[in-house]
Amino acid sequence: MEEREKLESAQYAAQQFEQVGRVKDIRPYGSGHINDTFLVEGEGNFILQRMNRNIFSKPEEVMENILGVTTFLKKKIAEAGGDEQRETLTVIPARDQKAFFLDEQGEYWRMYYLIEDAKTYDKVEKDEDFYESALAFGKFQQMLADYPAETLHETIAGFHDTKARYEVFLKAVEEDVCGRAENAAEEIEFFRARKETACVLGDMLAEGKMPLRVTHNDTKLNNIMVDNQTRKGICVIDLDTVMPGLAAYDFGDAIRFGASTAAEDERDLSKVGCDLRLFRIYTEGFLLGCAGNLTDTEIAMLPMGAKVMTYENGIRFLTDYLKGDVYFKIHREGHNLDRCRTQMKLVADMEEKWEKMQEIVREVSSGR
Ligand code: ADP
Ligand code: GN1
Ligand code: MG
Repeated sequence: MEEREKLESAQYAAQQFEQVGRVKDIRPYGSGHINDTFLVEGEGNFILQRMNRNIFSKPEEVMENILGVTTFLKKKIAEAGGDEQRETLTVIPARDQKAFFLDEQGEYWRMYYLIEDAKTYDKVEKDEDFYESALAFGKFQQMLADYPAETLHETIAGFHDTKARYEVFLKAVEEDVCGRAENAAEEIEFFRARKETACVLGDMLAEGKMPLRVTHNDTKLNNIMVDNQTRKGICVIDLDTVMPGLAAYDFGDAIRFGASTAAEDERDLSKVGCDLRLFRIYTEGFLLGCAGNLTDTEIAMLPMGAKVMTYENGIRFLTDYLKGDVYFKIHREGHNLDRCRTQMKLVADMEEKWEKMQEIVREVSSGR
């Protein structure tokens, strides 16, 4: 759909939420890879999102999860004397009181309050911000420790089942629907040669060595709002994938993105590496946020979480490149291949720094 058309349908959708009042301005917003996000100025400021229907086959279930989780969090935030409208998302009901508006084209739209005086970062600008984001993501997991996990829908099947994702990747190579495999031979070989990385966490989970928790599963730095004044990680957003998962997923995905020395789509690979200083900072914040509730095995597997999540994103970007860019939004030709290459560089760098990463986690967790 053309951008102009999309904006028109967003404008129409925005008017289906009574609380928004008269729409004075509406424009595309943010840099997420999945949903179409708009900033709406009405009687106050709002975030409108067209949910990605390709990815979320049951948007109603996604919204049920989000309503459940945010209602649960609001209660806890209020009990702790916090601001429940700023410290978690608020779903604004549509005119029919549903948690979304379904338009005639079958698109699902949802509305949240804009979290004011705060912003998301695509890159770590200040160490303290990264620390605060770690603290907030750790706390998020702890606040949801007693959430009834069995009530959560699996919004994306096997989201962090890296082994299954590896199989999907192999199939995409075999089918090669766009004839791109030849152009990605080195990349394909890189992930094939590291197949064992795809299996580690899943195997441990199956063997009952680590507990399933309610996790966020998409802990990119730009999924946390940082308060402009206090610089605290004020609100965890992008709750589409809150599901049972491992602590290592949340830790790992945040490292892959935030502790990288370059952007996820950097083309100059000499700039890409895992910054151990940032790795330590995040470990400190995350462990403190988890307030001593992780088991020894969970702590020991945090570096593995970083490597596996990076590997997993690498094969996801590569699979999407091979399939013709059908999942992640791209903004240039070869964008997914560029993203895949940064993940490869990061995995290789983590392999080199492996001992050091483990040592840092040991030091931080033992309070040294
Ligand atoms: P995606 O799934 O596409 O990543 P997100 O839910 O992460 O979508 O939203 C994209 C961006 O929009 C975020 O990175 C953030 O900058 C902004 N955003 C989303 N929700 C809010 C909100 N309630 N208040 C302020 N900004 C928001
Ligand atoms: C997507 O939605 P966003 O942009 O925060 C993706 C993550 C990937 C990430 C890679 C639902 O995150 O899993 O790690 O891109 N989200 C979904 O940047 O697939
Ligand atoms: Mg996001």
